[in-house]
Amino acid sequence: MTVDVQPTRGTDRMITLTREENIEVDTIARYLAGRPPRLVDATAWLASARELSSNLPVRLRQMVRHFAWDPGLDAVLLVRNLPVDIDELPATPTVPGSVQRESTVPAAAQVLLGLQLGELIAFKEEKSGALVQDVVPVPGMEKFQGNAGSVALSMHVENAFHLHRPDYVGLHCLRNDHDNVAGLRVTSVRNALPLLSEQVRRVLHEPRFVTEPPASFGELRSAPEPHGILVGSFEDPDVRVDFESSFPLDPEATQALSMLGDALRTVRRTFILEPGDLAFVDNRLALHGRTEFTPRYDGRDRWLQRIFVHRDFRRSRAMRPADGHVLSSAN
Ligand SMILES: O=C(O)CCC(=O)C(=O)O
Ligand SMILES: [Fe+2]
Repeated sequence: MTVDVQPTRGTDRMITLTREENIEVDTIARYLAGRPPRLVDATAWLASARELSSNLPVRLRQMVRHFAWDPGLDAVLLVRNLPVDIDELPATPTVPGSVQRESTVPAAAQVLLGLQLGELIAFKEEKSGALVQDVVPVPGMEKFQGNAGSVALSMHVENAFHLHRPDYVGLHCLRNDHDNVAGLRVTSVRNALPLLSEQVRRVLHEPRFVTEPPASFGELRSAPEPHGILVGSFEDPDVRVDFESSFPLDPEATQALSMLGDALRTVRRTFILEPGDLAFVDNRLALHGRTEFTPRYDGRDRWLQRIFVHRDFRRSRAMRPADGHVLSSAN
């Protein structure tokens, strides 16, 4: 087992709601949850959510706007003390592919925040294209390298293989694990970059790597396109890697990728999320993963809700039939 540094509670983009702000968000989320047709994937419900999101507390909107402009060195926004009423919470789901179709208060709160960052998206091939997805441990899938597992989940950019991968991944904690040890790990390329030589960085910018899609996205029609692991600006690049599914194409690229892995591990942070904590990971600059934990499958297991956000909705239009929110590669 990897020994981790002490869990951290801080990031350079963080806000803890006051009691008053918590009540304000609760009031808006409750009102939104009751709007017809009470389904988070419905166009009419999302339209209400978009409108209501501008009524969120000013200090919260300012922080979200600040993070959107500059995600900081850590590239994660932590919003704490969102309204999650433990007494209202049903049992943690235990089935694979579980999603939140109904407009619960925690789903509403999360959607309200996501809509301040951009537009919600999902992939048709993943979690049946639902916009709010459950991240829960599933019996029999303990060793699975995905969010249904409970072994350590390796560090990844979400949907790294995909041209229109999310710009942000929002992970909202409704319940942590019984032992309170499951940690969301985040590591940013901005923090890792100073640990790498110019030569290694140059190699990482070159198209000497491929990233394979998960089996759920169907058979590839052709070999994946080689790409750089570091993308764009040499002084402040984006990162595109999944340590389970990205592969180097030559020995020098292999060495460079391994050095990046070491650097990212050195600067990695672990957040033990509490109910009411919502982390938005900037998926352009940061990787995320999870420490291991022991599920009990008694209805009180760890439960996160996940959303994906695009800042520029228009960019993926060709993959979104009828201007909907679900990307489909068949289109
Ligand atoms: O369980 C976690 O904390 C993260 C899981 C994950 O990588 C995801 O849901 O995208
Ligand atoms: Fe993930």
